[in-house]
Amino acid sequence: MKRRDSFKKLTKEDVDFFRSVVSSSGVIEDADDLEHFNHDWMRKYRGQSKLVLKPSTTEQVSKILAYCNKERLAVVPQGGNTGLVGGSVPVFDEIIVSMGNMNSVRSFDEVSGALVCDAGSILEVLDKYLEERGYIMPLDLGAKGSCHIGGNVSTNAGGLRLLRYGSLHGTVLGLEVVLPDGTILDNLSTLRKDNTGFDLKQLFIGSEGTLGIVTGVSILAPKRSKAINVALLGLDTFDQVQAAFKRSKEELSEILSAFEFWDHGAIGLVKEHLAVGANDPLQSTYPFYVLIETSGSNKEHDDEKLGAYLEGLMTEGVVQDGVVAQDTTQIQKLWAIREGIPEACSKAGAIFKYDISMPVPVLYEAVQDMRSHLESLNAIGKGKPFTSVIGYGHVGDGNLHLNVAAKDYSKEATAMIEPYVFEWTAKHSGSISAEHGLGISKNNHLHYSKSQPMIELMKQFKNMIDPQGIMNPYKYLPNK
Ligand code: FAD
Ligand code: 2HG
Ligand code: ZN
Repeated sequence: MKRRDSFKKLTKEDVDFFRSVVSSSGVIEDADDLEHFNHDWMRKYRGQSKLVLKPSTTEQVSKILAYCNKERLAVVPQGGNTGLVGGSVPVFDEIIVSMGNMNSVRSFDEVSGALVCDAGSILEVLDKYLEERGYIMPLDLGAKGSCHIGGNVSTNAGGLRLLRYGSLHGTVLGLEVVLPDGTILDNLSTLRKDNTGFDLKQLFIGSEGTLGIVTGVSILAPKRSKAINVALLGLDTFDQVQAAFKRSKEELSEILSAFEFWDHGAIGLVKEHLAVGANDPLQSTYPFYVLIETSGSNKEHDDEKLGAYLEGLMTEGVVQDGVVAQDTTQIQKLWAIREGIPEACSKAGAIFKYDISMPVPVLYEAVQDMRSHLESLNAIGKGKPFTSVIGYGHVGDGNLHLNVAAKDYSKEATAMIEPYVFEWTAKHSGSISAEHGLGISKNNHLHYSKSQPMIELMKQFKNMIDPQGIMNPYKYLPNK
């Protein structure tokens, strides 16, 4: 790919202007300090930005974008930089606008649960704030200690409890967004119902920084459940995982808050690379693991329901082994195994990540077929390009995380997996990105999930809102 000639190269005068807006403390130019912002979490993507700006107010963001638009300087909005599709780092020398200094809670309504905060607020910090008030963030993910709510909104992050609280398209009540020309779009509504005109915020949820910078978020927080239970199960087949899921919807119904699974390969990597591998309380290893969480308001009632559900599964041989956490520490220990899988994978080498959704019955076939495909190419095993193919994810959402560990991120290795994996997904009526987004890793494959007229309309929206194309260029929409 070539740097777009229409973008201006940064000058000293530009930096002087930005310094006048955000002061010297909000300008990073030092090569060592820039490094952290230029590469992504996986260390797969690396840009060469010479400038990071850290605004503290929406007005500063507005001045920055208005100037960049006028001068044709390309911009990458960056939150916690935990994205997994290369969207948060520059491709060339784009200016990085890092949102970490905008991290205050603006208001919280203890009656409705509407939280209004700056976009740079860290998800876990917001959740702690709400915990003290008896509420919970409606989303949770392994990256909670670093990711920002603005990044979550911009990627439409799913996470571990989507099955209970739904997607951000439902829980976000309003947004404050700075458009590429500097216009501040103030729609920080806290209303649950508002049918006046197009619901513009929806366009920005999941638009990955290509239409503007989200500076404020209004989100509906549910009440925090008083009774939480977590069980870890060992199972022999994916059919049993499905049977356990089906029954959980029937028998745990309104108290079910998470249904996660992982396979033998995933637990193997956690045990090999992370201390939390020792948290596995099961007697033996199993082909499949399920983590079930219930969240309700009456511990006795929930215990009884979960007990009866687990007993039924055991008696009928649907699960081979199971443990219920006895206290908060054990609950955290079981979750740590699940949340540790991405980090364990990252220690296993270069990881090709596919985040696909599809009907649950074919979910694990994606892993088996990928293994067979690589075996047929004689490419998997010790000394070969790939070392393992593992599967895990959010069964409740029909969302598989297919991770293929390789020696390196070479073009040859990529060509052995792609477009095979995208063709497989399209053939099974799935989506090539369930929750991580498109960034620069999936943008050119969008046609596997969206029709040409839909892609054309997306391009028209982009051109209308960002006619100079300065916002997060080269990503999201197909380059060809
Ligand atoms: P960044 O990575 O900084 O940015 C992501 C994208 O959003 C980029 O395109 C960026 O330009 C844009 N962006 C960021 N902030 C703004 C803003 N204020 N305005 C406009 N655009 C912006 N994702 C899931 O969906 N579910 C999971 O369960 C999950 N678990 C994860 C676990 C781990 C260990 C890791 C490393 C990642 C995980 N992710 C998951 C992916 C990632 O955490 C999410 O995509 C997250 O929402 C990104 O937030 P961020 O603040 O780090 O954004
Ligand atoms: C998760 O569910 C995240 O843990 C990350 O979405 C998945 O790293 C991955 O492939
Ligand atoms: Zn996930």
